[in-house]
Amino acid sequence: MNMDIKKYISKKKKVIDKALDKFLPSSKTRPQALHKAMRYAVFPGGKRIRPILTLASFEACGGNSNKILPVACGIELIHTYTLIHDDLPCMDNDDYRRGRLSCHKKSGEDIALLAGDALLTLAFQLFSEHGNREIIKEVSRAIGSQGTIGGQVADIEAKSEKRKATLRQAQGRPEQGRGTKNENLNYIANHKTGALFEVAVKSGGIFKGVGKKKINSLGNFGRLFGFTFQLIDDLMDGDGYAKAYGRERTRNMAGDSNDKAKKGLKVFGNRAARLVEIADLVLKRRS
Ligand code: GRG
Repeated sequence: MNMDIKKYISKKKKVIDKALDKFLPSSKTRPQALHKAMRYAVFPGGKRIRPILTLASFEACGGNSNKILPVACGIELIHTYTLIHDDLPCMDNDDYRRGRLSCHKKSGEDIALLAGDALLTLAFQLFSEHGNREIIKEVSRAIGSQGTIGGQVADIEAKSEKRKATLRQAQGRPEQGRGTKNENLNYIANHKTGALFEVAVKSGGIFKGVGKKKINSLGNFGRLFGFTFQLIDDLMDGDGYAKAYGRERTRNMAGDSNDKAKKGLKVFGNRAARLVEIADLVLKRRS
């Protein structure tokens, strides 16, 4: 239990990658193009922070088996689907992801779109085969029209408002319309980013079968963790909150949000040490 947090994360990442490899159809399975694209998006992957949080949350609740792995992998598959779709030309139109071609640049838009759909579907297959009804309910709520997808739509709308405002300014016409107000920034962060973090953490507790009070504490931690994560991400990219509030205030907000998140874990005692350490690591993140 005294293992360094970075070692803990790298160990969990390996375990998650092995499980993901097992759950994803091989690239030789028909239709090969689709399975290749799914695997291209999942491997080598990114930080795997969401499934690691699911594992750490399960441990905070007293869990200590690999039975939680399919649930954790399902969460990562959902994250991957959002990234594939977010990169598509009709969304952010990004040619690169994680330093290499984005999925649609590699496989074509049609296959990339379907690879995202298939990853999302596989996630729910894993939840139904290895998780439980409550996990399916919580995840579907978190990532639906009033969750991640809702946040993505608010983001799209905010960007379009911003474009219109810039055009109006260039034409010397007075400012009108909504623009990206701070409350809208919070809506976007809590839905687009926070909702999946919240359910990733909650799922560990739901799988272990702990009571409602503990599930709520985990959910609060996950939501605040997601907010801190977004603030730090914006500081690294110089946009979002960093642009709206300035770097110093954004950094302070991240510190406050992290303190609040950790306070809510007191009920788990020492078992929540990993969650606390991961939260502190995210706060310190510079790349
Ligand atoms: C429903 C299509 C759709 C999109 C949902 C999640 C999302 C919205 C879009 C992804 C783009 C983005 C910048 C979202 C903000 C959250 C965020 C910082 C995601 C990146 O997560 P990391 O840093 O990624 O955990 P890695 O590469 O480590 O997996």
